[in-house]
Amino acid sequence: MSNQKIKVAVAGVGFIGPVHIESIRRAGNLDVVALFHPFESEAAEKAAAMGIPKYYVDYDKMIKEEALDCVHICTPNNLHYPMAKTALLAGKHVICEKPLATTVKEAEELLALAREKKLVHAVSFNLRYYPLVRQMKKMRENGELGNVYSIMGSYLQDWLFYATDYNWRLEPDKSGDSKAIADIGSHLIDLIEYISGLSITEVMADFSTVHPTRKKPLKAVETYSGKMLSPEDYADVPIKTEDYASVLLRFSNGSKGVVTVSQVAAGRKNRLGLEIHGSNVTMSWNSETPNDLWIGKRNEANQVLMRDPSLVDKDVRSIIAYPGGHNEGFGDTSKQLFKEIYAAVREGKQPATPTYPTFEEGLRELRLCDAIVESHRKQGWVRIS
Ligand code: SOE
Repeated sequence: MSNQKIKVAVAGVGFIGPVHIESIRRAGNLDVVALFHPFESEAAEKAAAMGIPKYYVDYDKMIKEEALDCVHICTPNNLHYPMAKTALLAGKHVICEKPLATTVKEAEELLALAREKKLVHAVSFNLRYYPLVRQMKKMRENGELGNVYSIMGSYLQDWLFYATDYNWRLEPDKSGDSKAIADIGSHLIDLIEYISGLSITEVMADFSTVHPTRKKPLKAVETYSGKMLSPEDYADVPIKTEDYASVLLRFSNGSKGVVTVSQVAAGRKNRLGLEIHGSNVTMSWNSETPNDLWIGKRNEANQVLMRDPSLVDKDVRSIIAYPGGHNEGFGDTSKQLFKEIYAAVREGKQPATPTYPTFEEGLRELRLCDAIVESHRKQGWVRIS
């Protein structure tokens, strides 16, 4: 493909769709030509607000009518599989939000189809694109970390803190069998394997549903809406999925780890924290202060590495746009991810060794998520197949 603008559509414009649209526009020579949203008046409103020339309330029609190169899938989880499949069958490259699907079988089918069609396939594990996350990976690869002794991670949020907080993620028919693990645990577990280079071999999980009954608004409410509703606006509904989960991990090198995820941790807005203890140093980082990396030492003063192109590993520089002191954050992660994916889209095919997360990693996360859910159900260790 020459230097002409790549034509993109975004399906789903709730919380994360607009993040994609903004990041696509910041990533380069790309044109968002259409969006899909199931409700006419909101679709029109959102298209006008974001300056997108066309909107569709029928996804299949959009795929048929528009001369698209690539589709971003940002809808509720249960729609990822049918929408990705339709796009691949129509010869479009696909960037899908996590989780890739709601079952392992669906994810396997999508991976096989994308390979058969020789199309670019990616899953939006955007948190890999915080520069200091990549720096941690580099420090493990170049030996600065040493052997991994143990890993401790958490992903905490509070947007589902009250029993009156509600979202489609609480409904298994839209979200799948898991809520907190599928929604945010997937990012954390992906980062752990990505940074450490280790595979999780066994898991042991314990979940709790802090609000076994929630008040479901009679009208749709978007992720992070923070809207205060009154009693006549809800119906009581039973909740089957987890608000909180802790999981013990065993890794391929014999080391151990533990992760906790919660969406009911007051004051934690969106905090992924990760600490990796190595035989040389400890590395500790969290997404609420993403431009600092704490490096812990036994016999010297601890250090804080600031995200600055001159201070990080040379391979990390490509995902830093501004010098230290000019903070970069959440939106920048997707921009950097899309730059790498669209370099492949411009070539028209998936590279032999993609630098970005693909449907393969999407499938891996579903396998891990399944094992975690099974472990909680049987209250015992589960080996990853
Ligand atoms: C909601 O918990 C959510 O939007 C997740 O779905 C995203 O993956 C995470 O990046 C932010 O929070």
